[in-house]
Amino acid sequence: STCSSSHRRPLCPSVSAMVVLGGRVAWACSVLLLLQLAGASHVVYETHLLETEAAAADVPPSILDAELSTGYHFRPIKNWINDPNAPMYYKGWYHFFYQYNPKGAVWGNIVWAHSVSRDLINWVALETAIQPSIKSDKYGCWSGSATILRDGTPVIMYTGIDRADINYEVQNIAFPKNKSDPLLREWVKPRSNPIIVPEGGINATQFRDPTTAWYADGHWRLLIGALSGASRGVAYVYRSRDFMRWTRVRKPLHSAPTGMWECPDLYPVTVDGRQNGLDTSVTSSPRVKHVLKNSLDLRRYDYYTVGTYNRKTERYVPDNPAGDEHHLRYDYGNFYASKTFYDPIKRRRILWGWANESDTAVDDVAKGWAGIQAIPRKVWLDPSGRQLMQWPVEELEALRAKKPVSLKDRVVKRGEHVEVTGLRSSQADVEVSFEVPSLEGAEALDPALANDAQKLCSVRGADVEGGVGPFGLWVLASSKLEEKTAVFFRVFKAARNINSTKPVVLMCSDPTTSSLNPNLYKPTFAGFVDTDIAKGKISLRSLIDRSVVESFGAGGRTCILSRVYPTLALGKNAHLHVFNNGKVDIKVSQLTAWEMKKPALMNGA
Ligand code: DQQ
Repeated sequence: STCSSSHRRPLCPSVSAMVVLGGRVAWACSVLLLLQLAGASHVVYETHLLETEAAAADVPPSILDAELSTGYHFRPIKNWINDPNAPMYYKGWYHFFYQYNPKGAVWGNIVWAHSVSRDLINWVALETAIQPSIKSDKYGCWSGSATILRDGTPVIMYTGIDRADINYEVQNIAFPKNKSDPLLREWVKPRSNPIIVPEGGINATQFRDPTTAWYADGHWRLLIGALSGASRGVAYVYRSRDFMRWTRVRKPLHSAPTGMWECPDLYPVTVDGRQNGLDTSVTSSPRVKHVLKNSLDLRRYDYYTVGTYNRKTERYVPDNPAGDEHHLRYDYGNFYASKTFYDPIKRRRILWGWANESDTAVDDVAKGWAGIQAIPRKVWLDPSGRQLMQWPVEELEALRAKKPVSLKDRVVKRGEHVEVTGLRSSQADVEVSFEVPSLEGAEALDPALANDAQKLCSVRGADVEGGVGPFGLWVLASSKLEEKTAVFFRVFKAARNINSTKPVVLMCSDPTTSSLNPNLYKPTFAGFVDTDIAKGKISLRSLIDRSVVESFGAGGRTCILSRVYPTLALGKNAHLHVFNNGKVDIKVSQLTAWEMKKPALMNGA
């Protein structure tokens, strides 16, 4: 009676993998793909049917346990949330908008909810900022972005759905009713809406999510994500002198054969390795590169490349010619439809991303809420220029309990695990530095898996003994370890088919034993870590928050967010361990674990 929405877990691995799948899976995936091509990727659940199912079904009591509702990750009191929208700083306040269903815990009836904060950690929910009220957004107010104009006025551009039968997408603009209100409580939509419509052969059902605009040479520019033909993801550039009349640049900024590009984002980063961010209008120079991010609707992950943006030709060229296929991701876990903004106060660029649930839609209806936002992360370009670095905003540290628990210079032998006691670790921030004395015993890397971290992790999981690693943390573990989520590293000897003699480091988040509840989506998530482990050191930070484990490997080179729903390892029954399932001993040179307080204000939740 229900249909899987593409707002949920990625059901279909990839278009190419789909072809080799047999039977019903391939059939179901083809239907989903066709739905997407037909412009119906936003499938609406029949809430009343789900409610009936939820009432009848065996929703495990643990799913309804308040101990699974996140403590310090952004969320409203109830209902469905998805994409972050229009984050900005204005007159002393951080503003955050997000896609929200005021009527239930599944996607649908989308409006822009609005919260404000002084510190990115404590949030106050305000009235809905943007909801259907004009012809060109009557059937939905979808994602968009804010731009601060040159006179300091903030404007919002967003996608409106203007037909009942199909998701016909147009772009609208909204202005604050009262610019002197730092909380920007009311937004008005000028009569001239919609201000951008799909024309010139654009697929009107795959044309959405305007970016923050940037300014140079008398013109504003912004991007709109689109699908061209059957499978080309595209970012179109629109230009305007007055922010009201927009013209499309004939050639797109960039495109790739990856399926629809949702929520594109383009922004400058400095190449000097400093962590400061740049305003979106800073243009390319020898000292400035650009990052282009796209959210791939088919995979439901956020991919980015680092490259050069040329404002004369309005084209973007990734540094790595294979970049669009290379698949660098912000996060190798559950993290989608992200958006960055420039914080002029602390001169940093901040990344917001949505983390969906991975229980069932029936569970979500029963628990009455679905979706959180990842902790906002500072992003900057690694000195190598090859990738971004990410780190939770420093404000988060204010939630750390005064007295952390720590371990120092503790050797963890082959097959050993060490429990970290003295804190309630279901809501915690854990930082560990590992020392790997020798790489001699590292296992060989199967060349067939050398480019597929996720597959590698699924066959060489946390419980499969290795040479150097797997070592890392067991978080949200039950007392007898029937439940545990493993976040770990595993080191391989360089594969013969890759042009490097550097050992290969894999980071994994393995939730396969995270819960005794059988009806959960529990994918192993993994990414490679571009670090020089030959120096013998690697670090891990995990933000544990009841049903989320958000981890940062090697100082933020590789990040993985997993949603987990333990049935036993809840609240005070959750345990934390360091484990080593490798043959080689490793050393925890330092571990610090803080219990995390709940922010005083979390939208009333
Ligand atoms: N979600 C929005 C769209 C966007 C998608 C609708 C990404 O604007 O493309 O809720 O999750």
